[in-house]
Amino acid sequence: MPQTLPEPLPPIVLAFAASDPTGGAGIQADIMTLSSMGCHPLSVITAITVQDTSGVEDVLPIDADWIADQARALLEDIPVAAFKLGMLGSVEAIAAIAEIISDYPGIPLIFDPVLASGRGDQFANEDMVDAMLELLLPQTTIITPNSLEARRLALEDESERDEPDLPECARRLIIAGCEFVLITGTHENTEQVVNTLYGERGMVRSDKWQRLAGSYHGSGCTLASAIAANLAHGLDIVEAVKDAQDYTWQALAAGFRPGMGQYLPDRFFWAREIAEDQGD
Ligand code: PXL
Repeated sequence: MPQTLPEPLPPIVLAFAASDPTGGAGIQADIMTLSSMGCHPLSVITAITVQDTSGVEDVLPIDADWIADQARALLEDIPVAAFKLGMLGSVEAIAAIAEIISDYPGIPLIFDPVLASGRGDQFANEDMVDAMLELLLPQTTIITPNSLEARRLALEDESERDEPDLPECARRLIIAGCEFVLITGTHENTEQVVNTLYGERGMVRSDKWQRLAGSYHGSGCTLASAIAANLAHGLDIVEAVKDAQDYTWQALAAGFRPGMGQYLPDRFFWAREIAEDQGD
């Protein structure tokens, strides 16, 4: 028999996220982004949604024991280079996931705190927000809230009169235990989209991006997964964040509108460019 050499493994990323049947956001977005960026995605489904490109109709959280069993089976078999968290579905799921990842303290954790869809569908109640802050933030390498999520996570109590500004939100999230905070600015009333990375000593870098005209579904999942892919490839956090934004902007710029609602990113824009160059 001819001898075959063992194949080197691609970096493997374990994503915990909910199914979005449109393929715009959720675990489908994670799988496409991680694959497009040369990683192998492992996927643990945390919830099932009913939605189209115009909105979410229903969410079915998966039982926390089922989430834990999916993850434990994978982790006992396959070496993982990064964890990525998206929509988690319930307090029980957050607690189960927090316990599992606490067994792997050396593996980077990229946490996209999905509190609502870009269109405003609510995905997390106050108990879930509290569980995220208490159980997940202390284990997080980088959290990637949009500005609305950052304000909601950082609000100390409902009675706080003035909303904290974004640098203050980042400071509070770092005090809660994560290493880096990337706040995205799509929802802010600015001409360009400003995304800012904060660390323990304040702002690390800020990037401005041309605001695209359409309304997009799944940009946050794409960005967080792209950061996870880059960290799994061994990039440092600053390079990972910079390159992931560039990748996400290109995926959005190449986006398409398959239905009557939002545009979806094309996470394989480069494959389409190659096919066009070859005259396919
Ligand atoms: O974009 C955040 C998000 C994450 N996960 C799922 C979603 C959405 C937004 O709609 O449906 C499953």
